[in-house]
Order: sequence, then structure tokens, then C-alpha cells
Amino acid sequence: MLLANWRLVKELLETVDVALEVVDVRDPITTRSKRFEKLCNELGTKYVLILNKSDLVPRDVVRAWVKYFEEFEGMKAVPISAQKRLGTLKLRKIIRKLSDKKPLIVGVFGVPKVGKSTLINTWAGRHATRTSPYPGTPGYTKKAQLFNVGGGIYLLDTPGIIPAEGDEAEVIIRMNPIDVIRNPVATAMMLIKKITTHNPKAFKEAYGIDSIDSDTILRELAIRRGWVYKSDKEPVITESAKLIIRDYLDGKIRFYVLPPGKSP
Ligand SMILES: Nc1nc2c(ncn2[C@@H]2O[C@H](COP(=O)(O)OP(=O)(O)OP(=O)(O)O)[C@@H](O)[C@H]2O)c(=O)[nH]1
Ligand SMILES: [Mg+2]
Repeated sequence: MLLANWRLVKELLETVDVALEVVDVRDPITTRSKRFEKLCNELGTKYVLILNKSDLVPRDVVRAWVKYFEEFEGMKAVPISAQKRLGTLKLRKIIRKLSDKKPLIVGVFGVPKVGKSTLINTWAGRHATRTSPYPGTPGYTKKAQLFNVGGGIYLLDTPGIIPAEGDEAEVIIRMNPIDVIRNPVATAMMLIKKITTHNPKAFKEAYGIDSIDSDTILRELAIRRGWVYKSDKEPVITESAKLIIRDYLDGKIRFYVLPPGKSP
């Protein structure tokens, strides 16, 4: 259902003056697209990496990621919170430094669900584009749209046409609506393992379930929500699995990854 289409990405890149790659700062390595970065390089497109959702991660960790990308990858990284409207003024200045052309077409790219439309809303006004938390629901960006954000800058919102490249769970949850994920339990289990590796207390904080075992977490959550089969009172873990996927995408489960070499 998603247009994961590199030809389209390339066509769009050829129409923009500056490309922003939005990633989720909770896990920038998994939510970036090296293939996209390479393509920008090949086409000679001006490029800025945007570390979004910085409201969900401690400040020193955000700073460490900025440093990591600048020092080890030679990339300018700009932390923002599109939702809390933080960092966008600075971003505007950085974009203007790259080019004083008017109009300036700035493409907003990124794998699904990183906050591209939210960023555009922050600039172009609340009702400019609708956002949706989950793939395949209303508001989900379907085609590229252009928005005047003032000062001669036009932002091009693109749908999640960059295929997710990260781990298996990320690819599944970003590329599919939750209700069509074929095996939500297996997917949630992968997700739980990843989350608890980085934050062993994540499920205690989110749901009061003091465990890192995925089976226990899924069963306990279903029981607490009253999701049990009438016949034998067994917990309906497909429902708790879907809730965990949804809450993860919503940022309700506290989790972030540290840059390589940084210890907590
Ligand atoms: N906490 C937090 N959540 C955010 C931020 N930016 C976006 N989100 C949330 O992330 C989810 C996805 O945001 P969208 O703006 O729809 O993402 P998108 O990249 O446009 O998604 P597609 O168009 O489907 O590829 C929504 O639930 C947003 O509310 C942010 O800065 N902080
Ligand atoms: Mg969008």
C-alpha cells in the first residue's frame, strides 16, 4: 500500500533546492536511510539531517547524537521537536545559509512516521497538512504537497516513500497499517526486546508491568485491560501486541538509543 519508490524519490530530489532528511532521534541510525543520503550526494543536492522528536530524549543524549553525526559522519545535524515547535527558527536560518534563492524549494524526506508532516505544520500553520500516527490511517500523506512557509521558502511534504531500512520490527511497523501486520505478536516481541535492551524499566513506566520478558508483558497487559477470551479466560495477546506497537509509534513507551561509544 505504500509507495516505496526510489524513482519517485529521485524525481522529487531533482525538483528541490535543499533536502531535509528527518529521522527519529530516539533511534537515528535505524530511522535514517543511507541510500537516500547517497542519492543526495550523487545528485549534488544540498542536504541537512533533522533529528526530530527531541522532546522524547534527554538533552545530553540529543547533543551526543549531534556530535556523533558531525564528528564521525561529517553531517550537519539539527535537533528539533516538530511537535513542541523547538528548533525550527534555527533550522530556518541554517536553510537560508545554504541558499538565498527565492523561491527556495525545500524537500522534507524520511522514512514513514518520523514527523515530516508535523514539521511542516509547525511552519505552515496548524491546518496545513494533516498528520496521522499510524500508517494507513486518514491524514497519512499520500502524495507530495508544497507549502508556503513564508520568506520565500516552500516546503515539499513527501509521503513515506523512503523505504525503512532499519531492523525487521521497524520495517514492519513503519511500512504497514497496524491492522494488516500479519503477525503482530511476533513483531511486538521483537520490539519489546529492542526496547527493554535500551530501557529495562520501559514497561514498568508505561504500564506498571515490572518485567522484561515479552511473553509476560503481552499476557499481563492483556489481562489488565480485560482482553481475555470468554471461553477459557486466556489473554488475547494479539490486542496487547497491537497496543504496544501503537504506543511505541506514539512515543508513549520511553526508549532511546545512545550513540556508539557513549555510555549511560
Ligand atoms: N513526541 C513527538 N512526536 C512527534 C514529533 N513529530 C511528530 N510526532 C508524532 O509522530 C507521528 C508521525 O508524525 P507525522 O508527521 O504524521 O509523520 P510523517 O513522517 O509525516 O509520516 P508519513 O507521512 O506517514 O510518512 C505522529 O503521531 C506525530 O504526532 C515530535 O517532535 N515529538
Ligand atoms: Mg506525512
